[in-house]
Amino acid sequence: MVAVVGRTNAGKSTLVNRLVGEKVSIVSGMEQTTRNRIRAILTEPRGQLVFLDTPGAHKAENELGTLMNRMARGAGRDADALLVVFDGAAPVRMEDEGWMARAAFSDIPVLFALNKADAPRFDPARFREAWARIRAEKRPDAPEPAWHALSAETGQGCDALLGALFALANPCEALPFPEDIVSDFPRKLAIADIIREKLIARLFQEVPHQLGVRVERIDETPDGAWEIQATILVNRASQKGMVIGTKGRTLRAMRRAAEPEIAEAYGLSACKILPFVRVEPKWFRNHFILRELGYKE
Ligand SMILES: Nc1nc2c(ncn2[C@@H]2O[C@H](COP(=O)(O)OP(=O)(O)OP(=O)(O)O)[C@@H](O)[C@H]2O)c(=O)[nH]1
Ligand SMILES: [Mg+2]
Repeated sequence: MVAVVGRTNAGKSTLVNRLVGEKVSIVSGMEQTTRNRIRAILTEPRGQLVFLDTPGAHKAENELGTLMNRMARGAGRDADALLVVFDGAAPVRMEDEGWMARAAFSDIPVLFALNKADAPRFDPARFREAWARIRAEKRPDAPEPAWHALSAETGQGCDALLGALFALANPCEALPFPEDIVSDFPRKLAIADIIREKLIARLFQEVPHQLGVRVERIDETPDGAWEIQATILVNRASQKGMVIGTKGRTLRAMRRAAEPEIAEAYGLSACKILPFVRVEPKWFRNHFILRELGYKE
């Protein structure tokens, strides 16, 4: 079990999808995309690796943010290895240093993934310097983590990382998960996330952060198609119009992107999303809703 941690936008979800070879976790250029802990399972002749994708650490602004940070911090608890992902093309941020400090005291093996090696500004030196400084400050005898420069986007360096992870894996009698599953994330939550991903890509400023998507029901038609009723929660009345778009364009674009992806993921003949946008002021402070969306146990 590998806990995948790091600051928001480092590319954790992109990397997890790349490592298991399928899209399990949604990705976007917006910060704080992932809001749950999502398990992604890789089964191959060498064995089984289970990755735990987590929300990126950030400065929390509300209850949702606090819950997300807690999920990230607790992720290492049941894991056998800690994979810290850094955006190697960006400057070292406070949250990166925070994970380095955590890594110095880790009692499980630590791997550092320097992601975005394909980007022109990729510069591993500043991360190595930051680590050397933090290690000297916090715990000079901390073991040196294995460093992996890689690109989750192109796949460069990812096989080497998998090799290192399999080399660390513990032998066990039986595989922890069935061979044919790639995630045990509940279906309704996974579909809600795909809808959210498509909306995030089409919305601006604070709107993506204040979106919540809840799949209410999935009806199967006799010909093997699904009808998905989804409620899209927004914080303010003005955001409702933006989510719908002029003459419903934004919702239509979301459906055009999400429906084929869901149909493909679940092997359906077709899929139809019936979206309903609802204004629910400060839903991200409402513990009942947070629980319904799977953000709170
Ligand atoms: N150039 C480049 N971009 C990448 C790479 N990996 C991820 N990205 C981009 O970085 C952005 C963030 O990726 P995510 O995978 O959503 O990042 P995350 O760490 O899961 O972010 P949170 O869920 O918010 O914590 C997206 O725009 C990705 O396309 C990479 O190897 N190279
Ligand atoms: Mg993510």
